Amino acid sequence: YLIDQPEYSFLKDLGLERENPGVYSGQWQGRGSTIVSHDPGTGQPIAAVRQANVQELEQTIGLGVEAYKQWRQVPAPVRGEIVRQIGDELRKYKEPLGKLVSLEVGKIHSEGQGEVQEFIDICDYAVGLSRIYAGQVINSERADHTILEAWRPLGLVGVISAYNFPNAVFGWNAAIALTTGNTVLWKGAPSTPLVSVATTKIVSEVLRRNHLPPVITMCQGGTDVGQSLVADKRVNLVSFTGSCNTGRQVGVAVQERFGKSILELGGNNALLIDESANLKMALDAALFGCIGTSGQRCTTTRRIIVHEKLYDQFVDALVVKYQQLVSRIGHQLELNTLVGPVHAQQNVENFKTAIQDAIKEGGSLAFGGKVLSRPGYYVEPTIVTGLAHNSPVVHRETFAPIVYILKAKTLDEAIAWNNEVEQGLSSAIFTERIDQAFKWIGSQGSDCGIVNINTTTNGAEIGGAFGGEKATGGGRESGSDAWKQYCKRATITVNHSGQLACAQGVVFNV
Ligand code: UN1
Repeated sequence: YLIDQPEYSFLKDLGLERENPGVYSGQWQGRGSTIVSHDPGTGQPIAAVRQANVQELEQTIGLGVEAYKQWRQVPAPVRGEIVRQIGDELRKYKEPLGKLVSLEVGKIHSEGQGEVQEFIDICDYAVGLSRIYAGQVINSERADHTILEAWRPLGLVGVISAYNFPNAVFGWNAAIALTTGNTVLWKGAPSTPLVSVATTKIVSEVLRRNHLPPVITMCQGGTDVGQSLVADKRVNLVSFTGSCNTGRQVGVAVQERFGKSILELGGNNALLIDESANLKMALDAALFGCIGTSGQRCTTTRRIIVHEKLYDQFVDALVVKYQQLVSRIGHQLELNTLVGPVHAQQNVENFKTAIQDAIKEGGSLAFGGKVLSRPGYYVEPTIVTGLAHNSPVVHRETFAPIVYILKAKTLDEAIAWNNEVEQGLSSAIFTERIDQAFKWIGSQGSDCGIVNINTTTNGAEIGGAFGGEKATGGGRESGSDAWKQYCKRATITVNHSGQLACAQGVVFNV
C-alpha cells in the first residue's frame, strides 16, 4: 500500500491506517466487505476501508434520529459555532486532505486544495446564515390576526456524494443541514472511501470536543447500503449527487415514501461564443471548462457553440492551446501537471466508446482521441468537430475530457441548441453585446440553473444556489436560499382579536 511509503506520510497525518473502519456513528466500526482504494494516476493501492453492512446502516440511521432530538433544541447560532469549529479544523488539515482528494480522485493538486477550500467557505457561509435563517410576517385579511412563516429542521438528512467531488459536496450539504438543525448521514462514493474516512475524522474531533451526540454519521458502502438509505423512512431528505439514471431511481424511491430529495445529476453544458466575443478570454474559459478535472465535473463544458464567422479561427486557436497542454499531462500530485488521469477504467471505456460513436456519427478529431499507454487511467484531451448539433453522442454526457464544437448561424440557433439537451445544469456565453447578454439570461435564453456571461461553465462559487433543471434533477444546494430545502415550512396564523373569525367571510356559528 502507498500508505506504507514515506512520501505518503500525509495519509497518516490524516489519521488513516492500512485498513480503516468505514462507519462512524459516534464510534468507528465496519463489518461489511473490504474495499481497496487505488491511485488513478498509477493504479497502485493506497489503503483499504471496511465498509458498512446494511445492519450497521440501519443502526446508524437510528443513532442519527436520536441525535436529532437533542440537536434541534440547540439554538441555531450555537449550531453555527460548531460548524465554525469544523471549518477551522478543516483549515488545519487543508493541505493533506486536499492532497488526499487529489490522490484518490485523480484531480490536480490545486483542484484538490480548491475542493477543501469550498468546504471551508461553505462553513463560513453557514455560520453567518445561522444567525439569519429568517421567516416572515404576512398580512392577514382578518382584523387582529397575524400570519407568520417559520422554517423548521426536517430531521435526518442523508447525503450521497459522487467520486468527482468527494469532499465539497458533503460539505455543502452538511454545513447547511447542520445549522438549520438537522443531523446528517453521509455515504460517499465507493471509490473514494479514504476521503470520506479522513473528512469524518476531522469532523468527529469537533463533535467529541463539544461532547455532542453523532450529529454527523458516515457509512461507506456499495449499492446495498445506498438503496437501504434511500428507502428508509427515517431519512427525511436524501441529497443525491450522481448520474441521471441513478438519480431517477433515487427520486422515485424517495417519492414512493413521500420523503424529500435534492437531486444534483448530470449536465451537458454548453459554452456559446458569439462573433463579438473576447477571443482570448473565451479560449481560456474553454480550456479550463473542457479539461479542468479531466472533464469530470458535472459542470464541465461538453459543447462549444461558435458563431460561424469566428468558427475556424476559434477551433484553430483552441487546438494550439491543447497542443501546449500535452507536456502538462501527468500524475495529479506533480505540481506541473494540469491534466491528471481520469478516475477509473470505466471512464477510459466510456471515453473510447464516445470517440468511436463520434466518428461513426460523422465527427472528426481536431485534437486527441487516444488513450495514453502508461500506468494509470490517462486519455488525451479531445476536440471533436463536424458533428450535427443533435447527434446522439453530443446529447450524451461522457465523464471525460471530450468537447464537441458546433457551428451556429445565429444566437437564436445557438440558444435553441443549448436548450435542446435533456440536462439543464450549466451554460455560458461569451459576448460583448449587451442585447445578447440580456437575451441569454432572459426567459428566451438559457434554460439551465447556471447561466453565465463571459466566464466558465464550471467552477461555481458557494454563494449562489447550485443545481440545474430538467434531467439535472431540479435541486439546489449551497448558497442563496438553498437552505430552505433542508427545512419544512410552518405557516402560523395567530389570532390576537379575542374572537373567532373565519377567513373568506365565512359565517359559522350557532
Ligand atoms: C460537481 O461536479 O458535482 O461548479 C460539482 C463547479 C464546482 C462543483 C461541481 N463548484 O464546478
